[in-house]
Amino acid sequence: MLTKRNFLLAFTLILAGVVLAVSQQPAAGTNEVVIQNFAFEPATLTVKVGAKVTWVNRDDEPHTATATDKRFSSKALENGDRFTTEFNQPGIYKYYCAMHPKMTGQIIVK
Ligand SMILES: [Cu+2]
Repeated sequence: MLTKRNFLLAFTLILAGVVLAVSQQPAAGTNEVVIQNFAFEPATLTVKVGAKVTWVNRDDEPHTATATDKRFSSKALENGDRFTTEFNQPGIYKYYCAMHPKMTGQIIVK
């Protein structure tokens, strides 16, 4: 039988779980592009000057994040691999996947 005390205990545990889940979200200012289903998500990401952007591959196929002007390029990212680069100049940085050039995205740095 669910006593008032047990109910309070259960409620507290659920609350603790929610707090834990929220605290494990990426911190504000984390700029992440997920590569999934042969697409960059979000395809357009706007960040501040000096921000770091991390790509993470969630596909089973390898992908890259390669700047159209070649100013940055990841290696072939396997599932779970990450690539981080920093953007210190304002501008629009278009990029694509070197293995699947129809996959495109852009980072807007303001
Ligand atoms: Cu690709």
